[in-house]
Amino acid sequence: MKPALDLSLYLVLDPDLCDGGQGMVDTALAAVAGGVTIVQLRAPRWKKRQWVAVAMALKAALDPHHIPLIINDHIDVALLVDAAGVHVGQQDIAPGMARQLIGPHKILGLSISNAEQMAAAPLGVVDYIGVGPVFATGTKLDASPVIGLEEFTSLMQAKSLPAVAIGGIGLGHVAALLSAGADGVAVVSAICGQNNPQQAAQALRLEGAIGCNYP
Ligand code: TZP
Repeated sequence: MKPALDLSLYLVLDPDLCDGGQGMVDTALAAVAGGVTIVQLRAPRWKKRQWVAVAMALKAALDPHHIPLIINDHIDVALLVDAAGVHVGQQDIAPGMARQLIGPHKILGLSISNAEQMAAAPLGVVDYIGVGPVFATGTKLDASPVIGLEEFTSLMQAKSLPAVAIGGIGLGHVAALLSAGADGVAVVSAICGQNNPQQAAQALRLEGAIGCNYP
């Protein structure tokens, strides 16, 4: 059976910001204690052997908390460690082929950054879309142009799949993004780059729950 999908607070782990493999496991566990609902492993420059080792460690750490582990791009790693799902970008393997490889029971996410890509996201194949970068980000150097809150809001009005906002998101953005129609927010540096990832996650959750907007 496909794991339940709760996109409310989606942590994308980055090895540079989390201090390597063990740092990623520690960050993920702290962030889960703070309310993160789903975790993605993303390491564009890693060799496959490192991917497998850290994916296995993360899966073992997250399973007892029933938090799904999503693997960015590397379907072989996802299958090997029996991750909950895979996330692909526009330049990665096409969603239909990814679905063929992972079968019906794993979560499939797709990155989109404009209305054309959103319209092309195949329903019944993709489980959720990651929409961004909504704001400027220093984490993904090859990110598409910034969407901005206004365009993000019109994308959310037209969406037919669960959607998580990504890119430059921190405290002060969450309430507006959820009001715009996002099903959750995905962050890297707002949790990975923080001294206390648990408190950072808690603060983001709190903002989503009570709808406050920081100046
Ligand atoms: N995809 C679009 S923006 C981005 C990714 C992986 C990076 C987001 O990082 P941050 O630190 O939350 O801005």
